[in-house]
Amino acid sequence: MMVSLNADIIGHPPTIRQIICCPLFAQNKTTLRRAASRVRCTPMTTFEPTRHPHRRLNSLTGEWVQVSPHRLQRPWLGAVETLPPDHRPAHDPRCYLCPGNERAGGARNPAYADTFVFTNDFAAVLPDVPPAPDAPQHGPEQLLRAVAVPGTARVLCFSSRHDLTLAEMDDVGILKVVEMWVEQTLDLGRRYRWVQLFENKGEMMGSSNPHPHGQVWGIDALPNEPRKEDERQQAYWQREGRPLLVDYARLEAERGERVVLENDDWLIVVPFWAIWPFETLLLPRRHVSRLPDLTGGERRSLAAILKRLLTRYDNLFSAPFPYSMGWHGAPFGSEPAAHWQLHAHFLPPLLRSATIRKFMVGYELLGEPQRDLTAEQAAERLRALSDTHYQHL
Ligand code: H2U
Ligand code: ZN
Repeated sequence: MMVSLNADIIGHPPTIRQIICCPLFAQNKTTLRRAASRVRCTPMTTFEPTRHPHRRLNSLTGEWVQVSPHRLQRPWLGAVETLPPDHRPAHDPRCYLCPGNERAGGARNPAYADTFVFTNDFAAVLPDVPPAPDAPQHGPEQLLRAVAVPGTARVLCFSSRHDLTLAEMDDVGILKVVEMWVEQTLDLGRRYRWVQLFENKGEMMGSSNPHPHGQVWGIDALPNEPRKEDERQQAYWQREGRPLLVDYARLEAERGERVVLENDDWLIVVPFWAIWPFETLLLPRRHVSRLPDLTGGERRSLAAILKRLLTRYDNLFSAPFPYSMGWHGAPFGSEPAAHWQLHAHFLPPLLRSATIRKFMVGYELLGEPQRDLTAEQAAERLRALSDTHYQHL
């Protein structure tokens, strides 16, 4: 009874909640039922994004997200667990990414000191693929279209230390990772239309090994996410004459309510249209199309702000924070790039604790993504955290 009444009245004046909490009324269920039905009939007159269900447009992709802030007050009976401490050695003889060790494919890693790159021994894309026959334009056979896509995939070791994560590395170490991202973008951009740098961190995100590492794929196609972003940025550029994400960063910096961190060159926000509870978007303040266009100063300030963001992520639930992150910059080749603004997405699955994740199921898979916590509330939580890692407090 309490639960369903609660679900109906949230988003309405506290007086009704007070009625429910009052022991006198708890004894008088008829009065309670009458009060709740009065509330149900009260029209929601003024729209308030912190109280009323709504949809937000992701201006970068053209897709919508359902926001249901009133659900935050629903009862939660699930467990809230913490993780046992994770003590890893600085070098693990069984790790296929540690310096000097043998990999699954039989190759041996060099005794590298900082970063190390190798072609994935089990790459999902390959450079030499024969062209697939064209599907006809008409008739049912057009429904079975496939194209061959040449590409390559590499594994990027962020550090020789098995026991660190990007969050625990210092600014100098993170800067070396930034330089590695830049070099990989330059190298693969010479051969492939799209360069996708990413990191899957934590078992929850399917990472196969705790050794700090990411990946880069170069492929001769524009994948779905960057294709949507390309179209939206192009349309905005044509309409407004300015890059969409440069305008967006300025607007967010002015508003402040979704800003998590900022420095002279960078801004980190929980985007207005975020899907994951603590999703963030990292944006340069200046118009920059790709990672290699960053100045030396911008690379250093990037390393510094990354350190702060990842520290706060770990501090949120006092545990290593899982996520998928990745960079989007202008595609390579002959296409125009001026409408593109470089940016990085951080997509973490956690919702309530180190073990409670948000699931993308039911409505999310079949309708559209949905969230309860608003982007503004998430930003506020991340803003309130310390820049000192919880393990050093
Ligand atoms: P994750 O980022 O999902 O953990 O992937 C690591 C990659 O490392 C994975 O794609 C590759 C796997 O194919 N790998 C090697 O290339 N060599 C190995 O010896 C083991 C894993
Ligand atoms: Zn290792």
